[in-house]
Amino acid sequence: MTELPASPRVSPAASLSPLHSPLRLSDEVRDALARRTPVVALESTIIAHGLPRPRNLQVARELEDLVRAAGAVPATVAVLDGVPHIGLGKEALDRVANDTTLRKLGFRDLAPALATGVSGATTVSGTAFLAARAGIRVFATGGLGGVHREWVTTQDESADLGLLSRTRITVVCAGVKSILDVPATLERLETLGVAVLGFRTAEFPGFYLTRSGRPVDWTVREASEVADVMRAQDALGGLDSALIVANPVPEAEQLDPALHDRVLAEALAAAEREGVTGQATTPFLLSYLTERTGGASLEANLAAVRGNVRLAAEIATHWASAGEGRK
Ligand code: PSU
Ligand code: MN
Repeated sequence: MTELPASPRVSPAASLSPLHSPLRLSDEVRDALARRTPVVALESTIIAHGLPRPRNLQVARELEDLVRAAGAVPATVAVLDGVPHIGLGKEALDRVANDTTLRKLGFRDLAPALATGVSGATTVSGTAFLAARAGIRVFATGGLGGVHREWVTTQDESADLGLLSRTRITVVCAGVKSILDVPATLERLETLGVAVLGFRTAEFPGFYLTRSGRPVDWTVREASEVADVMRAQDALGGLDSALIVANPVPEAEQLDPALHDRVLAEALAAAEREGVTGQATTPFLLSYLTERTGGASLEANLAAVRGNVRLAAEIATHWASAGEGRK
C-alpha cells in the first residue's frame, strides 16, 4: 500500500537535537522512541490536583507499573523547575505527588512556566502537547476536560478540547468528567473536528459512570482497530487533530448512578456558593465527590484510569508494531 505524503508539520522534538529542544526525555523514553517500541504518555494533574494524598503517589506508581506490565514504557509528563520532563524518575514522581506548591499547567501555561522556572503538573492539554512534541502518539488519562455546566454564564470550557483539535495524539479516556455538561462537550468535539471512538460501546461513557446516555458515532472492538484509525488519520494527512478513544469503566466498578447524581448536585451548589472558578473548579468538584461519596467516586475514577492505561498500552503496542512495516 502506498502512503500519501504526510502533511508538512513541525518535526517532533525527538528528532531535534537535544541541545535545541527544551524537552527532557528520560533515557528509557528516548530509547523506546528511537527503537519504535511502545510508549504511553500519562498526565500529572490527576496526581497533583485530582487525587488525595497519599493515595496519589501509590496511584502514580501503579499506573506506571500497569503500562510496564503491558510491555510499554510509561512517560509521565510534568514541568520541574521550568523544564518539561517526559518520563519521570522515582524522585520526580514523588515530588509531583507531594509538592503542594505545584501549579496546574495547561498548554498555554507552558511557555510562562519554562521562562520563569516554575514547576507544575500538566493537564490533558499540557501533556498532549508535550507528548506529541516528544514523538509520543498514545496518551492515557481519566476523563477529559470539557464544557462546564455553567457555560452560558462563565464560558468555562477546558482548554483540553481546543488543544486536541490541533494535536495528533490518541487519548484513551473514560469520556469527559461527568461534572461537566457532557452533551455540550460532545457537540464541541464535533464542531472542532475531533474523532471519538467508543471502545466496545455504542454509548459515550460517563467517567465515574459506565454510560452517559449519549451515543457515539463509531465503535471499535479491538486495540488493533484503533491503530488502523490512527494510520488512516496519517494517510489522510492535512489538519492535525487527536483521536479520542472512549473506554467505559466496567459496570461493576462504576459509582452508583443515584449517589453520583445526588452528590454531584450538592457539589455544583457548593462550588457556586463558595465562588470557586477557573482552574480550581475541576479539583474542587472531584475532591467534593470523593469526600461525600465516602471514597466511592475515587474508586470508580481509579478503575476507569486503570482500564484506560491498560488499553492505551495495548494500542501503543499495535501502533509500534505497525510502525516497523512502515520503515
Ligand atoms: N481526569 C481525572 N482527574 C483529573 C483530570 C482528568 O480523572 O484531575 C484533570 C486533567 O488534567 C484535565 C483537567 O486536563 O482535569 C481539566 O481541568 P480544567 O477543567 O480546569 O481544564
Ligand atoms: Mn476551566
